[in-house]
Amino acid sequence: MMCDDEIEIENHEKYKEINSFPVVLEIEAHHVDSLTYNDFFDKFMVKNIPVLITGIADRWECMNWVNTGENCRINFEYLKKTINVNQDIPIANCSKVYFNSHEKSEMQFGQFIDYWQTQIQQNERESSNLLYLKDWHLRHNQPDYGFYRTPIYFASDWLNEYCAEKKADDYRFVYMGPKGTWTPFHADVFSSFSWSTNIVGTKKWIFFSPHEEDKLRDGLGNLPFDMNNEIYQCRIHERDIRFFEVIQRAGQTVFVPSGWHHQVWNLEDTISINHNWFNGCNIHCIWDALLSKFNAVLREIDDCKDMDGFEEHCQLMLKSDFGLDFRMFLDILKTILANRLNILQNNAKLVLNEAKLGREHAIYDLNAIHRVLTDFSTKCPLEELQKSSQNMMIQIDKIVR
Ligand SMILES: O=C(O)CCC(=O)C(=O)O
Ligand SMILES: [Fe+2]
Repeated sequence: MMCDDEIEIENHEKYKEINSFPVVLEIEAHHVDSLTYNDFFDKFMVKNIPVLITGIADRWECMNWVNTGENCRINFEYLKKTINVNQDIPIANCSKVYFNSHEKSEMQFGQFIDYWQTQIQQNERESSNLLYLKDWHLRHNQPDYGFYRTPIYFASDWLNEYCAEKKADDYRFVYMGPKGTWTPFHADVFSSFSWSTNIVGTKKWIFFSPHEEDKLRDGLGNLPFDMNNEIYQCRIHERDIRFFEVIQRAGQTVFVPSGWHHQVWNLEDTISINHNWFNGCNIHCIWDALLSKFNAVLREIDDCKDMDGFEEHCQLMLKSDFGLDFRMFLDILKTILANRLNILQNNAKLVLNEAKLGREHAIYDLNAIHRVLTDFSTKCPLEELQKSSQNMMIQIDKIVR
């Protein structure tokens, strides 16, 4: 495997404590040539601040999905040649709402391409049936097709490192959206980070820093579905709500921090690559989100608390509502810990997304795991997991404390 790059930070000592996230005044744009990994880590990832980065995708194979020259049209013939057209793909119908989400269905990739080409050929696009191919596991489905490389900034990815080891479904997606398709207002799964690189087309994003979205809630505590609705436009003015607008063009990458609510529109026919992920910089956000979901489950079934197996039942509900429970959360940390200990104790080399994990970074990771386990071990009601978390902290103490 080729491995020229290292992901390393200057000094782990600087990040011993979690500091509160700073207030953001504007969203910066940077070029990949003048933004090192350490800069991205220090200025954006640890501080949980969005950033727009250009120049990441210049040499990706998937740039062949676009005809260069006039209007940068999508090369449908190339797509059909390189991607299995018979595979089932997930579709959201942006013209239909179903339980606070767009109506979901499946079709074959080839059918979707036919639909898209027909839409483009029509003068007036049909807006009553706007289909968006999203959350498509193309990389997982066609592992031999190396159509992009995870950018170095996002290479420290505990979620997909864990999924790969457990051979579980990953969180690496392709989005193909005809002009007019959109994604409703949301924060990402598990309160994770996401990144999105446009291969072709333009997206408009609006971003709200964590908790700013609370000012948008209605009397029942519900959040908006579509920020284009006039009610919310008024609310933004009345309640003096701050938000940021970002236009993301072809070749540009957006870093979406943890807990930032956002809504996204495809202003043109757009293809993007998106990952969800977390690491030592936001693992405390994932834990906070998991704990708050757990407390919501406890409140919901409070009247059953004397029932046999109550605690396990809560975990089942957590897993089905949130996609993660305490056991899986600890298992992720255990996997990440073992891989870092192997570097620090055995001088092993760990390559993540074609980049070698540096020693300072590995120590940073251990400290982040320790911080979150300190809280986990006091709040987890399952004794077996409590013990396991305490043992993990002892292991970390031996190496870095
Ligand atoms: O591009 C989209 O439609 C949605 C992307 C998104 O929500 C994300 O990357 O977090
Ligand atoms: Fe998102």
